[in-house]
Amino acid sequence: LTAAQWRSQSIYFLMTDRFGRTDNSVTASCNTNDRVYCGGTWQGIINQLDYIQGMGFTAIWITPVTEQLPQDTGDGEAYHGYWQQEIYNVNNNYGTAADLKALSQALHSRGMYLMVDVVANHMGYAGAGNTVDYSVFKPFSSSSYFHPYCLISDYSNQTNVEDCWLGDTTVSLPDLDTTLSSVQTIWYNWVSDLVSNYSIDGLRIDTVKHVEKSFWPGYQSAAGVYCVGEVFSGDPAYTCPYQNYLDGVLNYPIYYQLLGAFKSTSGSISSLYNMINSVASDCADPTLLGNFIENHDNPRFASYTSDYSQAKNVISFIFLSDGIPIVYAGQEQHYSGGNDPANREATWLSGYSKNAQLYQHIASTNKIRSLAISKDANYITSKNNAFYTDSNTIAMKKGSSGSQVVTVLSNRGSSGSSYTLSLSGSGYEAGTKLVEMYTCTAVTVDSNGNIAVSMTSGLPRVFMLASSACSLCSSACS
Ligand code: ABC
Ligand code: CA
Repeated sequence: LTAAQWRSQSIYFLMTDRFGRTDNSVTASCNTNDRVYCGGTWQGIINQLDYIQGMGFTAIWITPVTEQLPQDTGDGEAYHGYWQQEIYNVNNNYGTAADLKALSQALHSRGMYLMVDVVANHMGYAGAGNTVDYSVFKPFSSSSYFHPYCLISDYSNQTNVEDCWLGDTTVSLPDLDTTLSSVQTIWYNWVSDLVSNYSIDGLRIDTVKHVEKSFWPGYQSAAGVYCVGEVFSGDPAYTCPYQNYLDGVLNYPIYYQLLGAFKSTSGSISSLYNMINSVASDCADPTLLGNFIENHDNPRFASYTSDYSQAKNVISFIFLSDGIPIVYAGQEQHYSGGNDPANREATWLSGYSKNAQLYQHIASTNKIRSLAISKDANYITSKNNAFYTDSNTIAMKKGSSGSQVVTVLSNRGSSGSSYTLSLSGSGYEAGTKLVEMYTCTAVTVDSNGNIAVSMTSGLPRVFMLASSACSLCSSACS
């Protein structure tokens, strides 16, 4: 699938070990602190595709599939998949190669897509960096493929970030010398074969900032599908330039400001507003970024606030601003784990409840976004415009002028009072008939061009033209 085709998708990110089991158990224990395999499999994902599709997702992103170091180390087992040793084999803890192909096929038969996480920066070794037995790596079976051992010690020094090693002295992440043509040839051929063997539609690329930028265009072109890179930095001046080498990057710059704005009633809306504009000017194409508020490397949103309204607002933001929305498994169940490894709770322990509030909110928001995409050919490529802020509110519009979707978000939380916000600047003319899509409430733009936005309990509001709203709001059908 091309970058242009990915723009309109929405992605459910899951750690294969933690999402679903072959036996469909919803009680199998999984103590995150143990950092060991809990029994999730590719067949287990197939078993729960109705649950994922029920929220409106059109794609899943799964953690790396390659064979890992086999030991139980002081840092636990390689259940997450980022400690590979043998790149041509799949990780049999998750099933067989045939199972992975079956997952791909099961997705495709539903019209859904598969994104796979890949690692080119390093391998994994159980032991300190000066004790590595390179013969365990296939095909990188000698030290000559790697940078000499040094742990990354200075994140402000890009050479140190690229050439030294991630990991610690318990589990080393031997750093491949990706400038060598021998390493490049192996990786480019490998990624091309991986994509074709398993009919993969897109890649999430790990540790992108730890490899020199010039490595990536050849890798992406060998893959031949949309690639979104992980550049773990909240600074758009650092992160955005990687989009000149890869289709997209994960939107860490927005992540930090979105979290800051909505994790409390006193969060900074203006910092989020400024970051929307910085990303729009620094990144080559904000509509190809991957938007998220949770992942497996950071504390979950609900670890900062248990408030459901705030959780709903951040979900509305990631779906209705520029970029491809990504929800991390368990977010829909309001899981609240903190730092790695606590944020890696097994999804099955929720019983896959479709009645969960955020499950429902995600489903509604995915429908609104899909409707906007289907009604306006320019919606998905148009640039989101934040046109109103106050200390607790941000309003944005996205789409063709005359059919723009207007999103109003608030950080006041569930105990926020009921009031009417007279919203100016939406661009809609007096008399235009709109519908608030979460409540299916009709509103007519007033004679001054203002929208009377009925705010309650800090909940998000989304307006579309009434003439477009019928399929989701029967009251708008004439
Ligand atoms: C394991 C244990 C942990 C233990 C740790 C030492 O070892 O599980 O409990 O604490 C995998 C596993 C992890 C594992 C690691 C290391 O390997 O999933 O469980 O931790 O063995 C990716 C993946 C991630 C994966 C790897 C490694 C890479 O998403 O799951 O981890 O393949 C760095 C990397 C980034 C990496 C992340 C975990 O570490 O750049 O690729 N993620 C700063 C740095 C970032 C750094 C980040 C976190 O800290 O700049 O480069 O990410 O350490 C903002 C700034 C940011 C700053 C943040 C903290 O603040 O703008 O730049 O990030 O304001
Ligand atoms: Ca490196």
